[in-house]
Amino acid sequence: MTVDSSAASEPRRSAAGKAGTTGSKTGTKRTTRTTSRSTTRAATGSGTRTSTDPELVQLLTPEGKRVKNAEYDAYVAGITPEELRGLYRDMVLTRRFDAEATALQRQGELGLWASLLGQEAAQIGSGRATREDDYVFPTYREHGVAWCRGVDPTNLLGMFRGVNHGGWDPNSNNFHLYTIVIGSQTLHATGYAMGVAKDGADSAVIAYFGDGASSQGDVAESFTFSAVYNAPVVFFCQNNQWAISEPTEKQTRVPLYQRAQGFGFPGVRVDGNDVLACLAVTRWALERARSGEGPTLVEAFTYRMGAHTTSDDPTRYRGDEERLAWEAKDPILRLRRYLEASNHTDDGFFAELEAESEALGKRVREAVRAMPDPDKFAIFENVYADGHALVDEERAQFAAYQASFADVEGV
Ligand SMILES: Cc1ncc(C[n+]2csc(CCOP(=O)(O)OP(=O)(O)O)c2C)c(N)n1
Ligand SMILES: [Mg+2]
Repeated sequence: MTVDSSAASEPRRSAAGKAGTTGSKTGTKRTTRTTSRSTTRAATGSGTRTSTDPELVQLLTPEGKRVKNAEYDAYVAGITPEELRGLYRDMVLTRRFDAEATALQRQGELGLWASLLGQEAAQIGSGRATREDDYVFPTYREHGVAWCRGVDPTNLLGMFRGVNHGGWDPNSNNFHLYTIVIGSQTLHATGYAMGVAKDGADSAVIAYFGDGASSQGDVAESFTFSAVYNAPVVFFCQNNQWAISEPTEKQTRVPLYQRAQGFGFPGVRVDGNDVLACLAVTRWALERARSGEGPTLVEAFTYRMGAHTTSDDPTRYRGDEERLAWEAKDPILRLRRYLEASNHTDDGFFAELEAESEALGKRVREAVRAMPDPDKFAIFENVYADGHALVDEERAQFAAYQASFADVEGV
């Protein structure tokens, strides 16, 4: 089992673990594997609320203690100290990158930033579970997953600076463009996964979305289609407790992972601040997809520690106590505690990582400030693969409009 922890700027190696290399997709084959985690327990009686406690899969406690889990230990069995340090490094560098981006927005260098603070474990654990040939459909907050996929972080910043018209070539890293239209990427992912099945490939697709997005019709439609067509897709919902100012209670009367049962596929709730548990559960879900068992819903129970975006002020709708309670469950701190207690690290490791973080911050700042404005006509590129008459017409109109300023341009 390997955990690829190479820097995002380096070429990405396969992060496939043993969970990712077994099985061959048959596209239409449906197996009947039933586990307790897939028994999402329907609401009983006439009430709309279930009476069962959510099952939270956790392998590392907030204090950094490794706890056994009969079902998921196998998916991280044999993980090496080096791989654990790699996960830690990923989370630290992602957090550092995110902090730099927030600062750059405050300095007027970016138009907006959506911080992932607090969600590092959910993103790094799930991102490192993906295989190179898997395809990822993110929202606008998956900077940690982008890191795992090898997308250059400066591309993310170019998008939020408004100079690269969308960010990156999705096919270079099998990491789709950020999607702002809430929930719509789950449909894209489902359609893509249905295509993967038709191709007879054994890769899987993973769609990220939030607790708020779970209320969107698009998400319900993608659940229906993926279930009926047995599509090889993992729905990875980061329940960060808030959809801007709306708490999760306003989205659902049942724990979100239980929604899956009504659509006919398993749902599981994982501790989203536990990188090991997120890695294990996502490997399991991706393996299901690859081996023809269809979709899975993973609800990563986590917390958005920062503002929704740099345009938001969370003090208007939530108190400090909540944040403090979640800070005690910090994803980076708990892995650090585990690494230290297991003697998997020394002071040199942390010092080197700090230096690497500094260097990343510097690289990102310099890259952003040096980004040139885009070519005025670049917005017309890549709209259609083979061009389109209407786009040609619009380009010509825009060119004429630009030309109307010609006499003042030299002034
Ligand atoms: C279709 C649609 N409706 C509304 C919005 C405005 N909007 C942007 S982010 C957001 C909240 C999303 O919350 P959640 O899905 O929990 O994701 P999070 O931001 O917490 O990661 C909303 C309503 C939008 N972008 N698209
Ligand atoms: Mg949310």
